[in-house]
Amino acid sequence: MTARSDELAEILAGLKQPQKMISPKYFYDERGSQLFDAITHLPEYYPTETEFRIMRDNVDEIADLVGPQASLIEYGSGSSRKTRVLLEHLYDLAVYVPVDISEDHLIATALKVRGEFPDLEVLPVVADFTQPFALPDPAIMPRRNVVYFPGSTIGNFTHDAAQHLLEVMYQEAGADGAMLIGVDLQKDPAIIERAYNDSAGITAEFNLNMLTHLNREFGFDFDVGAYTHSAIYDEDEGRMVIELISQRDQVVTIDGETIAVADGEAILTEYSHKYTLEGFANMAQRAGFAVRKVWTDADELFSVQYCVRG
Ligand code: AVJ
Repeated sequence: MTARSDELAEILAGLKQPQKMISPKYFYDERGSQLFDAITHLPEYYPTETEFRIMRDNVDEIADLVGPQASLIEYGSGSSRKTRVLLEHLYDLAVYVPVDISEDHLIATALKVRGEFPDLEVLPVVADFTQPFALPDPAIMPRRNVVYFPGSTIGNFTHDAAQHLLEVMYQEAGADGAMLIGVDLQKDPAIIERAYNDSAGITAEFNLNMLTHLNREFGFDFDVGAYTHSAIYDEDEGRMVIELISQRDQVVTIDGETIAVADGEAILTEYSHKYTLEGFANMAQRAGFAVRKVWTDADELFSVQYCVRG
């Protein structure tokens, strides 16, 4: 786990880049997690509902591909509706392994899942899943490891980082392993931009809350009211670029250090990459995976992909 001082150093390093940036992981304090949950219910935010429907409509086929007595290893402490669909339908699941950096989230997930599935072994792992980690020893020997990475969280990673993460997943899955992943797709930019510029302003609040979080947790003095939300689709790069734009020349100070932020200057808080089916298949292949099956909704907004060793 990253120590607080390492995190502060990382944030400071990002703010000292010519393109100022703060990692999207700092969205998720308690308020940020609530706001993200509200985002997933917005009419404009198509990914969550679309992915859920794809899972619900195809779970029998997913269960057939996964086979009996698998180990389901979820990247990011899940317990979402999507996860529940899998836990209900996979045959004779050997063990459910949620993996997350946040011990609090994991404890909540484990409690919830154990309550709903009393016969299922739940073995949470506190780890940074972008690096290799040791899998727990379940009571039942799994026949296959299935790494589950829902929500198009892969979209937060640059192509190099996403490539590396898929390689780590390939190693974690091991012999006969597989990956089930939710991947948001390239489409009409207007649809994508609307999803990150909702009329209720929840995404703006979510973005700005990152500064409130840093002020409280690390002692920054960001003037939250002096920044605005910006979310623009870069069609050439195939990604949403989500930023906080400074509304005047200002400074932010921390531990006696001063960082100048110019009027109109952007702090990058998140990329959300969108893939073509070909683009994702190529990246998966470079990591050793072959895409076995792709499910999409009728409008091809979103995809769920089952990948095996290539
Ligand atoms: C959680 C990374 C999948 O990229 O759509 C939603 C986060 N940010 N609205 C996304 C997010 C703003 C989300 N992911």
